[in-house]
Amino acid sequence: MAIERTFAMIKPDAVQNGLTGKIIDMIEQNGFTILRMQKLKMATEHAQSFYAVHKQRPFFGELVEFITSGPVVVMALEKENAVADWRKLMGATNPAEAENGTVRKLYAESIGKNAVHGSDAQDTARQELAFFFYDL
Ligand code: FUP
Repeated sequence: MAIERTFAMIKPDAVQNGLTGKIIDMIEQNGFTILRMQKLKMATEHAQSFYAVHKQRPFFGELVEFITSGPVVVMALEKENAVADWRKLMGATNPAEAENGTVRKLYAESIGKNAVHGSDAQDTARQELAFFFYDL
């Protein structure tokens, strides 16, 4: 399998709940190399642009409000099959449907406040990485 990069974010709920270290530990224990990492607070326009694909969805306003409500931690991850493997480790969007041992099963509060984000494909990974890391 090819070495890939993916984009990961620890969302405001998890940062606020003091889970940053635990989630980073899960990422490293599962074989990902953290290439870049930064803690920042997204501006509203930045969040609207990041989530532009969801613009027409009924939860768009709430999503932007939530993601800008506090600091997030953004990361560039690398390993074989990184995109799919990070999605697997995150668990289902709705924590009620997430498998045991996944980040969302352990730490997500709800379908909106769901602790982490991960790119869903290699092309979105490239876009999302470039969005936050000028040299990737
Ligand atoms: P995921 O890729 O697993 O983060 O899920 P989606 O791309 O489907 O959704 C992106 C974000 O929109 C989720 F992380 C949370 C939010 N969302 C809601 O708030 N309500 C919904 O019904 C679906 C998604």
